[in-house]
Amino acid sequence: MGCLFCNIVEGKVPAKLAYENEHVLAFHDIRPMAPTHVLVIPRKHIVGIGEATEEDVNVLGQVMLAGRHVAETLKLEDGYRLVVNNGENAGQSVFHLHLHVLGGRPLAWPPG
Ligand code: IU
Repeated sequence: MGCLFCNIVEGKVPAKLAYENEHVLAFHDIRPMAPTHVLVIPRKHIVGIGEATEEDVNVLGQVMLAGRHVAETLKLEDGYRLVVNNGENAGQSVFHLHLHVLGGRPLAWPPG
């Protein structure tokens, strides 16, 4: 068992990759909420943004830039949203930090 997203990082669970580098992995969400819905995760296990520390500043920046890179590569030129859910009230269901990259349709504001 263990952490699902760590298992994806380690190649033990398959995922449809969109991008990877030494710090992060990006893959298509299995239950897309928009025509494009990709998750960017740090290779390092961080439970959520609420648990990140100063030590994680670089990797957090890498996650954000990878989100932009994915959006550009997947041609979300009409706009996209980068979302981090933290904790149960926000809808976090996987406790390995992840950035949602959502696009391909108009996105309502405020979110649910
Ligand atoms: P959340 O912010 O923790 O709710 O996002 C978790 C996402 O992980 C959610 O959009 C799920 O559809 C997605 N996901 C996945 O892509 N693959 C999986 O095996 C599981 C969840 I479990």
